[in-house]
Amino acid sequence: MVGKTNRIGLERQAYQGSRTTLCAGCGHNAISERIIDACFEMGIDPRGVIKLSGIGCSSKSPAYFLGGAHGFNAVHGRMPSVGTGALLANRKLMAIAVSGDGDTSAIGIGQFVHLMRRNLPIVYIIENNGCYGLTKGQVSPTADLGSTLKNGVVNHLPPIDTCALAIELGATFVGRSFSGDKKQLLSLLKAALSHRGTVMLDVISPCVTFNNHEGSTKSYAYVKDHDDRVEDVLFVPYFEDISVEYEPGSTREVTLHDGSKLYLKKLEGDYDPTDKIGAFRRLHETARRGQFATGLIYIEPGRDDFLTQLNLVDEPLATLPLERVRPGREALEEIMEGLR
Ligand SMILES: Cc1ncc(C[n+]2csc(CCOP(=O)(O)OP(=O)(O)O)c2C)c(N)n1
Ligand code: SF4
Ligand SMILES: [Mg+2]
Repeated sequence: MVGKTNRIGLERQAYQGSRTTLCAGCGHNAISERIIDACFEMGIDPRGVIKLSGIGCSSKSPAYFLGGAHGFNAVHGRMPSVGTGALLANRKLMAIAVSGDGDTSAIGIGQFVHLMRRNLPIVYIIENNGCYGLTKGQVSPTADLGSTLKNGVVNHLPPIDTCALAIELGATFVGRSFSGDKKQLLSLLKAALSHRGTVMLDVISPCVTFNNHEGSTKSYAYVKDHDDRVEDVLFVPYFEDISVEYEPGSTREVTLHDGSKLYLKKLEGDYDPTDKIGAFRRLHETARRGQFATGLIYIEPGRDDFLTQLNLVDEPLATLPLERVRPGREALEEIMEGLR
């Protein structure tokens, strides 16, 4: 049967990967499905994508979407440097990175913080279940204070909020969502693919095997009951001629790098995702109530990305001919002369 094709003539099937080996009901599977939907609906060519990950159940998931893309499964917590190298070598690639809360906020925290300050053009997704799923459910640094393990052990340490950290360090698109919220997650992912710079999406993604019990603050039931949306997100891609009607003052409009638009419908209060201090305040206030702020938390659309800051040539360095990457004898002599 022939299915619906997208604007580059591909069916949704062309965006699938291998069959998942994760547990049935794992939040990570739902996130892979939304990545497939987002790339299909945006008409992204899978052959121009590089999928990056570290180690963990979450980091296995790039195998389950975009089978035709390039991929690199790095060492635990070391994916950011591999991704940076890949993009420096080939700036034409679109990078989709998937990490876990352990992979990012424990062993990989050093790499994560430096990635966030560079504004590398990458969509970095944390599949956050508050535990090390692959190694049988130990608490991770994003586990909330007072959350319990399945065996009753209580977590006494405060969590690292990766959204607050990413905003502080300079990421230019920061959001939080829930693997069970199809609509919000899909809109954020599509917007992320239209942003030029570092996108950090923290997606709460329950581990049904080790962290979905009563007492866990990353269970399906807890997250559904404690979602504090900062706004309703509607994404309109640049290639669709849709005009959105809204009452003046009720919606904020944000234009993304490729001309796509985000319409952020105000809920209670007037949340401004371009206000850094306001974003911190909302994250802190929400966490204090035991809730999760979800939606587009922070955006800074106009800043130069890392590759632009470096003033790289337009062609990928990886395919430049030798004579353009190696200075000739005369050029070297001129440099040496200048150093005398
Ligand atoms: C250098 C190194 N240290 C420790 C491990 C063991 N290990 C494998 S996955 C993992 C944590 C995974 O947790 P997370 O990133 O949250 O992914 P999840 O499985 O929860 O999706 C650990 C500690 C390893 N593979 N390599
Ligand atoms: S152990 Fe947890 S994180 Fe890993 S696949 Fe199963 S449900 Fe998902
Ligand atoms: Mg985890």
